[in-house]
Amino acid sequence: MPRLVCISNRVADPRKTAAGGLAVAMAEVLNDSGGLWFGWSGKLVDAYPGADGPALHLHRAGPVQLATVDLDQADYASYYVGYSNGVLWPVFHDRLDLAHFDARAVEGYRRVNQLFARKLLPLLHPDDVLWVQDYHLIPLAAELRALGCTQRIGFFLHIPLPPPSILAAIPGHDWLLKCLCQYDLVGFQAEADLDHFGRSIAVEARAQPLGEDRWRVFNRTVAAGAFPIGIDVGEFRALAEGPEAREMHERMASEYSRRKLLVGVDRLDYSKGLPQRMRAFRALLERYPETRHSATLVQIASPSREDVRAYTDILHELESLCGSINGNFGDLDWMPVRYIHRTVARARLPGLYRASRVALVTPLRDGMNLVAKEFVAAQDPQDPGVLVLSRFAGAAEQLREALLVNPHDVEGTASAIHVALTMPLEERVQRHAALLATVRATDVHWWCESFLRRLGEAESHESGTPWLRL
Ligand code: ADQ
Repeated sequence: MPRLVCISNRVADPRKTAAGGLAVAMAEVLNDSGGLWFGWSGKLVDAYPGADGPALHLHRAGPVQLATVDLDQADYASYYVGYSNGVLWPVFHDRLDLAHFDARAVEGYRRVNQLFARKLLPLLHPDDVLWVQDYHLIPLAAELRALGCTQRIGFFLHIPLPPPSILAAIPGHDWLLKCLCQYDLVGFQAEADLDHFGRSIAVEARAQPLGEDRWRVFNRTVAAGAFPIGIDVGEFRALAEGPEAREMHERMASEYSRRKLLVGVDRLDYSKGLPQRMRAFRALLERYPETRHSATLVQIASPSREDVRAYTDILHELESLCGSINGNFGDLDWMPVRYIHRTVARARLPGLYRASRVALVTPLRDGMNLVAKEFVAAQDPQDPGVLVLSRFAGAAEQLREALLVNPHDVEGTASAIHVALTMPLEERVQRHAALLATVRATDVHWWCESFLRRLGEAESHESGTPWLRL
């Protein structure tokens, strides 16, 4: 069995849990298979100790070998803040208006990818399988190949890929496409992203389709596919049975015994549609007066990327909306919105989900959205809550039995929330059973296995022969 080497921007101890879909998924995959996890330590230094950049830190975390490097302030500012989160994140979420194109940022992005390649290469074994994660590291395969790496390399994009007309707005987008094509397999969350990729390489690089989502392009063969990421359903349901989740459930159920609870759990990010969600909730209270006093929205928004300007803007907008809803509709014994700017311990989340009648998962754009799947997994199948889901989340391609909404349509979302709050038990049970079957069938193990199996079937970088079988 070849060793699995995962490379992502941040490395976390896989025995601990953190907010963020990627960290949770990687921890689950690597705890199962063992292997090596390489990336940034999360630490910043004023300057690198020598000409060859940062020192390499090696730690063992159970079955997983962790290899990390620190970044200096300049690299962090350009690679992480400037390009990854100042250009790629907004543009890939269709927010051209928030992108800051700056030539120095892309230089830093390339420099850190080169640095990662240089530090990683000596750690590799000849038959390793490399799996590179997410938009911070699009050029990593190209940089590794330039240093002579011949191992099979797959890439998974956790965020959406925009359509060709939006991608083309990025100066150097053709370079990004060329970099993507240096992987043996490029994985996307949704069929829509795969379609955007096929159309972009056709238009920009005259890729020749070989059938079955494979192309001849830039003098090599690249395969791509949609591999919707899932959660570890077994682990999540076990958490739901644990003391912390039970205690949370009991507390919420007794506190809100006279009311219906709606829940939102997100990183505080402009892609998550939080102001639009608040406006839809306000429209619900305005249009359906019976919901006043009977519905409470608990919105947990964990702090995220607070050094990026757009994030402080969204924080202020959200605080002001919550304040005005509570000011206008609240009473001495009822606050319509409880907004908590914090991360909730993972062990308690299932209890919160289970006590909620409705989950509002309404991003303006999202690669997948694991909160939607966690909510489904945490429900009592005999008396489940209802998922209100944005049609612009990757999860909407799979979770067809949710109430799908357009989060830009405030009135439409308000009326879907009303339908969710008043849905009869029988319909809730039916919808939930179908959703749970999908969430179970496409869990994180399925995601990992199907990606790695397909990577094994892709033509190898060197010989064009299949060599990895799982
Ligand atoms: P994220 O945008 O971080 O990830 P998401 O899929 O919503 O988002 O996953 C977040 C994870 O963090 C979930 O496990 C959730 O429980 C947890 N989390 C979020 N907010 C939390 C909070 N306030 N308190 C506690 N836990 C919290 C990116 C993409 C997504 C994609 C994932 C995985 O943007 O579209 O689904 O990667 O590929």
